[in-house]
Amino acid sequence: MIDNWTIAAGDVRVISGVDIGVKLHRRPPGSPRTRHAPGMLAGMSIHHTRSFGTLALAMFCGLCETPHAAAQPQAHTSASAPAADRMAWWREARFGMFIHWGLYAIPAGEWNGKPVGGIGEWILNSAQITVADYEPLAAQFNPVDFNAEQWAKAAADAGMKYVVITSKHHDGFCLFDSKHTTWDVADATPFKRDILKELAPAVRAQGMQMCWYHSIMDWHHPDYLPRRAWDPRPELKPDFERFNAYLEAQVTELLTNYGPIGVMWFDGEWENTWTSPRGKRLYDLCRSLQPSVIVNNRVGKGRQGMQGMTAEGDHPGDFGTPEQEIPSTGIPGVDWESCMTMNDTWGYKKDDLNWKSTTTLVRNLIDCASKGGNYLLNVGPDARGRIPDASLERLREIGQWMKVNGSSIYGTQAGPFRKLPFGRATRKANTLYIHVFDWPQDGSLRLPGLTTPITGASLLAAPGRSVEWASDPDGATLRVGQMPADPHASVIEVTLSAAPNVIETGIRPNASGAFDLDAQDAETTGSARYEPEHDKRAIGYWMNTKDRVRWSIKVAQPGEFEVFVTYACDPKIGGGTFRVSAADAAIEGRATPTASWTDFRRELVGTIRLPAGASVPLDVTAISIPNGALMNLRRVELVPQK
Ligand code: FHN
Repeated sequence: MIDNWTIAAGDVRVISGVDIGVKLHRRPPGSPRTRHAPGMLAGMSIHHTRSFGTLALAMFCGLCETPHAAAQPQAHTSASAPAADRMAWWREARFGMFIHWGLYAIPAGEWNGKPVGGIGEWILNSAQITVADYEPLAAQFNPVDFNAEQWAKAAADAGMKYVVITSKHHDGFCLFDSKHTTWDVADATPFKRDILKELAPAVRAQGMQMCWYHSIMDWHHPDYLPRRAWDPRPELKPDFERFNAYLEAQVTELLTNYGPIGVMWFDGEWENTWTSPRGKRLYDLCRSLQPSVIVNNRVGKGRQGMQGMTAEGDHPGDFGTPEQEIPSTGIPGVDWESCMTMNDTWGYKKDDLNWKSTTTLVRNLIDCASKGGNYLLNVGPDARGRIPDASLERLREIGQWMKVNGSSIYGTQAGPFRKLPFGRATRKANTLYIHVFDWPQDGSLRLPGLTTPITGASLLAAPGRSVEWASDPDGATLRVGQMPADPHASVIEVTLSAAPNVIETGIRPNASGAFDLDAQDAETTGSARYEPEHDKRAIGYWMNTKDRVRWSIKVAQPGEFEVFVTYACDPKIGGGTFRVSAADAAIEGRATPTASWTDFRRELVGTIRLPAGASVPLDVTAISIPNGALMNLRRVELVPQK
């Protein structure tokens, strides 16, 4: 049994010297199946296998998306660091719009009259819908309110500098007129218009870069593997090589027919049919088609889960892609972008009203920039092509903040301070932008360890409102008094006599002389890292005895301190022994099971003698990790013995 594909006579053509492609037309869903269209030829695809220089001739007689081998890409280049000039606009931009839009906006989180959990664009998977039952959505897709200029203006007015839209998500449906399938907006819907063809010029007219999200995983394509368990589609004879050629052919369309593209944002790379060699080839293809295009790290297999950074090794991709989270610290020399939703879903769900506040969204943007990263903020338009009002409202309010404070975001690098309890800092050459989330009751803001002389300070929103400052051996203090604070974040521009230099002054004790060392203030090495999720807020992934967790503390009064740890420990894979050391003193402790990785307990480890010192490293290291992971460490307290 073959799938509903036909080959019309005359669809066979030579793609390149070594490739013969066959144009296959998808029989519109619901029309009669034909076994062989008149004049149909056996599809013949010759793949030039680069590594051996041999021609493997694969004859197939089947119906599938057009088996095109894309243009032969240049030699694999991702080992070369992304050229600074190629990334320059992206590093300057710091802020972009993500758009998840497709057929899934029609059900909008409901199927057969019942609400479906999970993110909206995953409804085929979440409701275990078969392709045959999903395809009729295409005939309903008629977004009569879609207006590319309005979308582009909303993004630009919010202060965004690039737009990334789903050219194809995991359901395989294309928002562009592809010559390689009829499962696209032009052939399968009453709307027919090429969404990307309309959006690209509108985005560029607003001075922004047009970028494509493209899913590697494709639940619809007859050649994609693995199948969804509830929809094995045994009548098809899948061929992943053919799918890979289809994928490359569409990427070629996206980078050939729509003008200069800023970023290829791949996704859906995690299934085992997608391999590192394919990813490297796809990266090279993109760069060979548009040498200046930037490609994210989900093109290959290097992305490490939702934290999104690229693993050690030769993995393609120009930037890391944390998702729904922001790294706890900046990573010098590493480009990354956190993508996040405004509510809880990427694709539209009519019942998802869990909107983040504008303050949260502005502070997320600041947090990313303060760590040297970008913020890609998502909107999910509805089936009529409307961006939800709640999203538009937040975009407007963000734009108002950016109009006044955008210079503290655009073109900045990570701030020099490891942590500022009242907010964040970004840097641009010899200027610091101090973002104040919580206006200080005592009217002063501490810039710990700053040794570079300050030459000026004023409120960015009111340049005439100068700010006094005082410097000392341990840093500087801004005397801001009581000023009209911006509800989202107030920014103080601080000019310096040279590039900022910040010494490690160590975490100071609190008024009672105790040290309260929070996991997010620690420096970690190895696999151990801070997990920001609300129910964790702890250092996890502690799987290696070489991993080290360090706080630098400023010990004014030497003496004996009781050491308490607050940790969680999964009863099955957690547990072990650890060492707390400072200067030449050390004590050992044992992590014993709690109910789960998020069930925290505070325990006394013992007492330790601390010498006086401006910056004493306090280290926690694992001695034994017998079951896989040591513990999730949320806090270490040092309480002076009376
Ligand atoms: O599965 C997708 C999901 O639908 C969404 O597109 C996000 C956004 O980056 N990426 C994947 C989940 O990691």
